[in-house]
Amino acid sequence: MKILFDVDPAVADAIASETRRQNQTLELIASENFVSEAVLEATGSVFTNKYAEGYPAKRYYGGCEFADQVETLARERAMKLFGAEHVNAQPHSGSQANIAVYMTVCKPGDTILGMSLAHGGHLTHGHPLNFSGKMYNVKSYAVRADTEQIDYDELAGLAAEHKPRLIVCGASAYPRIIDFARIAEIARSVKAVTMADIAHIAGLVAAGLHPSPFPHMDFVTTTTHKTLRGPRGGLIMCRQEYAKDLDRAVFPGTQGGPLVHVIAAKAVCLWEALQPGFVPYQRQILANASALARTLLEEGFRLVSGGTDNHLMLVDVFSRGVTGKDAEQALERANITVNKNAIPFDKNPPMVASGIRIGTPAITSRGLKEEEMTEIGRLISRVLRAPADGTVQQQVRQAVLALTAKFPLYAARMAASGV
Ligand code: DSN
Repeated sequence: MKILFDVDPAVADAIASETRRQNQTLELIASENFVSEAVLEATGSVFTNKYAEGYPAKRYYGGCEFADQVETLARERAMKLFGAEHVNAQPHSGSQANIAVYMTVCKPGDTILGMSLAHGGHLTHGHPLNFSGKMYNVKSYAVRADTEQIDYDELAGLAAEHKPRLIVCGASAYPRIIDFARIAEIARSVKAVTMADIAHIAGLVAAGLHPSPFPHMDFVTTTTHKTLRGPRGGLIMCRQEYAKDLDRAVFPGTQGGPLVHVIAAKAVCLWEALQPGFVPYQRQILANASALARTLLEEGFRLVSGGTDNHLMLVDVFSRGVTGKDAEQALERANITVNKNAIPFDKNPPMVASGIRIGTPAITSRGLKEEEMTEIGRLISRVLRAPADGTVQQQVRQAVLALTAKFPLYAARMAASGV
């Protein structure tokens, strides 16, 4: 960042501080990860200068030869990794990917059946404040009160009653396996189109460690920056029969020029996901989540649904008298980053929340394993037993600094930027 420090020290300083923050904290936000230096280089490449509206070999701008090359690589690699019939690599984000699918399948006012945000779904799956809830007639399914797992019977009942045009599955705060085959069967019985948003679990799916939505689902959307460990962006996969309409829904339907530098970085992360090291990495994410969940249970915390099958867990901190908001803030003071999160049937408003969501993709990328998970679980417990105790937070912060120093992140960048 030598040039940036000379040209714009204020921004360079913020980037250097963020590099230090990422290095010196335990990043437990379930939707975050640390990309490789190769992905960072592609994201920061000269493709940021290029307009390339259209698709490979059918562009509205000259000079797209190399943009075509990276977009084709991204598409081919995603097809190979997931076994998809068609891929669109242009969505700027997961929300953009979901909009494009809805525009492909539904007219405004059509009925969509999606998982409630309050029970682990996503804003774009029909929340009233989101475009999805405003443009479509949304019905939501939830988790069962006893198991806190998806209520497939309720889902089937709602599908039979409302005959949705589209059934959306996938979640952002759900610690269990999603039964795509069962949802597809329900959809078939009411002739609904299906979409799985696998943003959180894409890496696990790619590694064969979570059941694949293929061949069950008509559309599969994902972000590329969570367990997949790529740049911030989206990706859509679908059956060949929908390919043309879907591509039109992305461009010109909902987006203009694609972010070619990000598409280049998506191609890199997909290449990395096809390498032999990717499966052990995903396996370690699961082993780490399981070890962390076990420690938190031993420390007396209640986990939503009793545990985890994937990369994340929801801790019901309110059952120990601490709100999600206070827990998030207390942990942040100890250099442990999590997010407050509603738990099913939450009595607190979302900005307060009764839970925190904890995920292991990012710390696994740093090289931490089960032994460290036990230590982290105990540190979290120490902070949350006395969330107002600054001395405890200071002691835990020192332990976190010692731990993170053993697993350096972007070491060369840290040295070069003098942080
Ligand atoms: N907001 C993301 C998450 O944190 O899960 C989902 O898009």
